[in-house]
Amino acid sequence: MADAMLYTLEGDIAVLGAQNPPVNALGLAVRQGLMEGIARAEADGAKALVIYGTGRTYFAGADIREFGKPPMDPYLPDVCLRLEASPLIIVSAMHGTALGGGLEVALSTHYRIAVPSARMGLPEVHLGLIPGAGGTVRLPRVAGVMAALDMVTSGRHVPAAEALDMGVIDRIADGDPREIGIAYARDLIDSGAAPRPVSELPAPEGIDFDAAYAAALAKGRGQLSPAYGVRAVQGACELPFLDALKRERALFSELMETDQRKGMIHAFFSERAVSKLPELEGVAPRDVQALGVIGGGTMGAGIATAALLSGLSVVMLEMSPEAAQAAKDRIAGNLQGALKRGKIDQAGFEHLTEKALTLATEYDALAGADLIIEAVFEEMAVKKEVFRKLDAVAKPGAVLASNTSYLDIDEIASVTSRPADVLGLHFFSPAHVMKLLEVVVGEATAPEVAATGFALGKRLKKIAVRSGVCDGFIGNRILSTYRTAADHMVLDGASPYQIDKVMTDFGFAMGPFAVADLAGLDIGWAVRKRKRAEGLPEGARDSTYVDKLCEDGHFGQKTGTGFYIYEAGKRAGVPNPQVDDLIAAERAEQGITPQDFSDDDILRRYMAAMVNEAAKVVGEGIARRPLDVDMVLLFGYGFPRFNGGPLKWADMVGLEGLLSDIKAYAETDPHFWTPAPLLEQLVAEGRTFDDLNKG
Ligand code: T1G
Repeated sequence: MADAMLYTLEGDIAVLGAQNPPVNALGLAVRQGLMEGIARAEADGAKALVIYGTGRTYFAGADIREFGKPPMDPYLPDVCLRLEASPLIIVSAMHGTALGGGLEVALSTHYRIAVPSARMGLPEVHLGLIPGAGGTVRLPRVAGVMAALDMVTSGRHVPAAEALDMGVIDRIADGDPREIGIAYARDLIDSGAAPRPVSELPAPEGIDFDAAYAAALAKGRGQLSPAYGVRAVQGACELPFLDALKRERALFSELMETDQRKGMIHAFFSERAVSKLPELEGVAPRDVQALGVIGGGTMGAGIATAALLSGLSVVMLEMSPEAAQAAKDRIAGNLQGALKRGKIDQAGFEHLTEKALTLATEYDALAGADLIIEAVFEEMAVKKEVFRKLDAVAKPGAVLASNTSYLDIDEIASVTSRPADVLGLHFFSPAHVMKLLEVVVGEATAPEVAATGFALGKRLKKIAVRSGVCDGFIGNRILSTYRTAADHMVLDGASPYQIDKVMTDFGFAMGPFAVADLAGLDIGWAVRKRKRAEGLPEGARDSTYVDKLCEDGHFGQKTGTGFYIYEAGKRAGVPNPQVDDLIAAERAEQGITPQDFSDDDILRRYMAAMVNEAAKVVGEGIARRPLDVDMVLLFGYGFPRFNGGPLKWADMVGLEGLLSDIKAYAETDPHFWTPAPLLEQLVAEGRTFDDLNKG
């Protein structure tokens, strides 16, 4: 028997323990071990068979690394049928996370017990798939159709207590999974229990599956897998058991071939790989227990909140007692959210706000901090002044970080006596919610200081991505380019509302103009004024129609009017008719004859701009790998996860076509559409961005 499943015999109870770290994925050897173990238990004359996982968890699902390769016999659905048909009493004893194929195996056994901390679920939708080994057919039979639809379409993890209430498991017992499994099997044998195949339970009553399908498709904003999950559960209710399994497998196989499955699995592995940089292999981070935060505005308060929730102490430095108190109020407001969601209890709330958080108005208060991050006004002179003071008071070895979203970290570091201790930690607002953290590594930043930035990111449960120093780092630099492409399309004839719709149909939660209204039109206005003051480069296009909105005090959601008009209490706005007139006037002023843009024209230009700038960012070494850019766009800018990220999407649509689009656009605007050298190189060599991820 493959040692992926450890077989032992305890009297008349056979025991199979999965030994496939780190998560006991149901790879080929495990499946073989299960088939051999069942046969051996039956041959040994056992009365019961207990299945559990050694190490940290029961089976956490099929082995995702096998996807896209030819499936290998024994197939998981057959293993499940073999378990279910056995004359032995088969018990699953679960701990950790019984997920996907893991829960499907458990549902194919006859009885299920779990430790209190166990969680179970069918997260296949997050991989662009649905359960493919009977999960959508067996789960409705034990938990009912609504609970099954919830688990299949949301992919959420269900705690053991809830699973017990739902009928997914039969017992909860504290202790070692192997022991509680054997004890339960003993009880079952002694009570004369018989095998209890879920397949023999009646199918539940159906519901209006067409409505559920439409709702899942709308909620997924174009993601297919939740909606396919609805159809598989419908099969469970309307078809005989084996036909329902066939229906599920057909839907699963269809999804396996989609780009959405490739995109979402790319995202799954990339979000784990992105913070593992070869250059930091073996580099020990400095220990961080005490954090200093300078500036208690929205960003500073958000950063302090995230740090407090992860167990760090925080000294919040503001310029006056009143400002410090206001910062504390913001932090307390953020923590109220965590209290309401049950992440902390009242005692925890009081500890964080009264003990772990200290307010200060003098820099000396930061002398004990291991890492200090400033989130003050985005002005170089102001930042330099802060770092001069920090250099004077921070203890030797303290890490000095800036939360700047685009200013030059090297220039900031140059005013200190310890540039090796300086880096950027660019959080995204709200900092205690958004998962993205750009770790901006300067010329002089020491490796262990960069490693400390990643360690802090992990501690705060962020997706940390390394960035080099340039205007806008990775995300904002790319955003600025595709945002400009959208502005150019508006000048040339497209409507901002058509562009927003094309991009929400592509899967973004909001289009670029709705996002501008949300962020505040005054931010873009300030950037345009800064760039005009610096002098626009030769060939750059400018436009002033949005400035006119700002000059009238229209900044978007915060003033109620921008590209859209927002009625009180409504998140979604309606197009502002004033905008079309402003655009028409601008076109006339610039002598532009508006042209029509099809939805496909808009999508290809928008994405070509995003991909081209991303290729420059990778080519210049600002981002280490294409997957780094994908993770920035996924976790900071709402790029639809089922497309994997802009560079994964580019690989799937084809780099050659994108490059020829860019060259065609460059004929009328060579300044904006300069093809990225890396894109040209990959096309010339017939390679993909993904080829660079494996480097
Ligand atoms: N297959 C292969 N590798 C996996 C894996 C899996 N299912 N799950 C995790 N890993 C790797 C992961 O890449 C990482 O590797 C290491 O294990 C630790 O993971 C037929 C078709 C279980 C909650 O979707 O949700 O069953 O980076 O860092 O934070 O119907 O991993 O160390 O090299 O995430 O403690 C369904 C996916 C599959 C579960 C643990 N199952 N995994 O989280 O550790 S499809 C899933 C997770 C399926 C059937 C269908 C989490 C976790 P490395 P980690 P963690």
